[in-house]
Amino acid sequence: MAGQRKSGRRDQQIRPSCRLLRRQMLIQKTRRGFYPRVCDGLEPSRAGMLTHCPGLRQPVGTVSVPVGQGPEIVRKDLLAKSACCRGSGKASPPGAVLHQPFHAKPQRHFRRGPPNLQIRAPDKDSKDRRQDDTRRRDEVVGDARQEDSTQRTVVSWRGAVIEPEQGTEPPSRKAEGPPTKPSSQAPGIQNQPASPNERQRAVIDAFRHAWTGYRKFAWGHDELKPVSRSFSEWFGLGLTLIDALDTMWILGLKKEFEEARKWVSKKLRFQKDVDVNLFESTIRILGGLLSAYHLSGDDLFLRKAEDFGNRLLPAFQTPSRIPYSDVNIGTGAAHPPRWTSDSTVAEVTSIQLEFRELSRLTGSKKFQEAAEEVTRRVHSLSGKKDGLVPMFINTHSGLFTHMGVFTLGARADSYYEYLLKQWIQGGKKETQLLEDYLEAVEGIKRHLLRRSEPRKLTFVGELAHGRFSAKMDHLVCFLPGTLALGAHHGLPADHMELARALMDTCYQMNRQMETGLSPEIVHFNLYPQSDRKDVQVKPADRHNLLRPETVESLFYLHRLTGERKYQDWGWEILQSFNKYTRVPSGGYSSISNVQDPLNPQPRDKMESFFLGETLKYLYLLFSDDPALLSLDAYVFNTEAHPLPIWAPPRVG
Ligand code: DMJ
Repeated sequence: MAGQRKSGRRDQQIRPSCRLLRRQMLIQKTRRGFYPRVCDGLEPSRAGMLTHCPGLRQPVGTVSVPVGQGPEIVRKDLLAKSACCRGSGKASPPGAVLHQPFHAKPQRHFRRGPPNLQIRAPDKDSKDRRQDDTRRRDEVVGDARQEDSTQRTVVSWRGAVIEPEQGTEPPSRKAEGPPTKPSSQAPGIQNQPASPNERQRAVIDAFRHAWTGYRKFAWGHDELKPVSRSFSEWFGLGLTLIDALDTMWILGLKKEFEEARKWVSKKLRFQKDVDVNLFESTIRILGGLLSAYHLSGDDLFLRKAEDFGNRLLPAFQTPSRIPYSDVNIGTGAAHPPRWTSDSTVAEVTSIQLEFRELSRLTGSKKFQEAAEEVTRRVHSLSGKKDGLVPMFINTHSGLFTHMGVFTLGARADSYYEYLLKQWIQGGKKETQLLEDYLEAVEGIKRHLLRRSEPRKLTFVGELAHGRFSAKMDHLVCFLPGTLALGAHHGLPADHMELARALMDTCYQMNRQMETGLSPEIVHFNLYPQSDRKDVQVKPADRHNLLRPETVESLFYLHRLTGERKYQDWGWEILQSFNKYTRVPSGGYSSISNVQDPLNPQPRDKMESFFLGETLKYLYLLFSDDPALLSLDAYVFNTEAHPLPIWAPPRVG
């Protein structure tokens, strides 16, 4: 997920023809407080507001909605809002106090990946293995201490109860613990995964085709340019390769994984004078390395993750402790974008799953502390509207800026996703996260939901200074999956109903296009005219970047309902990717026009998330095995990298 749910980078995404316009935008913004709509055809970028061309930003306003309820306040209003509740937990009086417990010891109880993913790890050369073996030798599975029952939180939800997972222990924010030690299980001792079915084999074929292009023309570089058979650099860190590591593991592509692992071991160096975007590099590189570590048990990936995490930390050294958007991983110099001291709200609030996990694994609290301080500060800010957050936050003042504009799309999306997922990751104990998530879902329902005409598709629009816009980014299609995941973890059943309705809409965003692929942005028709379609597309928004959000949500909906139609919808989308985006010499390309099947206009770019997310979610969607990366044991970061839930349910 969601994350910036865009392919964000600043300058690289700006076509030469738009550079002048960008300068003009700067001037216009300064003079008029506007983000004008210009540069047709550019994709939204959370990394730089001025490249978010498809999104119309309204005049800056000063809407201020006080919230600021503390974590221990009884949220009777929220409790009353939910219509009903899944689960059959024991009754608890409505309005029970929501606590915010913290524990004093780092969690060292984690798993190495599910048995059905235990394929043989790559052979490491013996030198690497000796080095690995000298580090962190004695991680003990099952080390979690019994939790004192008085520390357990019970969240009451209209008569039902959401209990925290048993036997878990979030990492301490207070004590510096010893580093997590490696598993006693040798990474090479593993079983074969179950044989893939026909549709999964088609995904493997697609992955191999994409990988062939990357390997031939872009090996070790960030992204493949499949049409020109070359590559592009963003951070110069082998982004596609790292993003794809866990996908290869999950798909059982051992040879490819082994070769990539060797590149990580021999070539990946972070001592480089290069600026990276904190959010993008966290979700793709840190998340990718942590996942690869969990699935393979190979210490190399954890060492790299720790090194990289350390290099990101200077980004948090700001007057407000709201991090800068960029940091130089060689020099440690961190800075905001050139034109502003703002960061994007989704960016600063969608790095927590990864930083928290890094602390848990290393025993070093600094990663978690830095990231959670951001969560705490954002929690208590004014300027929200019923739990909905503005898109920008200032790194000096720590306050929201450009208030009054609310979206579930670019720049805000994964804020909501990470509220829920952190709550799940931590064993459903951090109730402040849950409160904020529930309040936001109510805010979405109240302010952003509408139904289109004539087919009455439920969609999530945007609000700018009280004015509703029927615009929905494809990025918002992470939401059905997130809502379904919450319902699975005990949140109200009406979240699942909304998830189903939005899933239908996201499918239609693909289905109603001539190529069967969704555009980047759609506008819904609100007027009952029989000659108009529900889904409308503006010329500037017709591109498709191989994004994952629809298939991501299809995965959750199928996994959690068992309904076959979701698999069939994903199958249609995979066939469309193959028909309109596959480049014969290797790789897949984003396209400029989803409405022209005769000339979809390849853009010559394969985003790393196509391998990291899109194909991974398709493969998981086509599986009928709920134990394959079980949603009770893993939580996927916004780049689809599975991280363990700290409190896996007890077996038996
Ligand atoms: C990915 O990097 C992540 O999913 C992020 O959350 C949003 N943008 C892309 C995919 O669309």
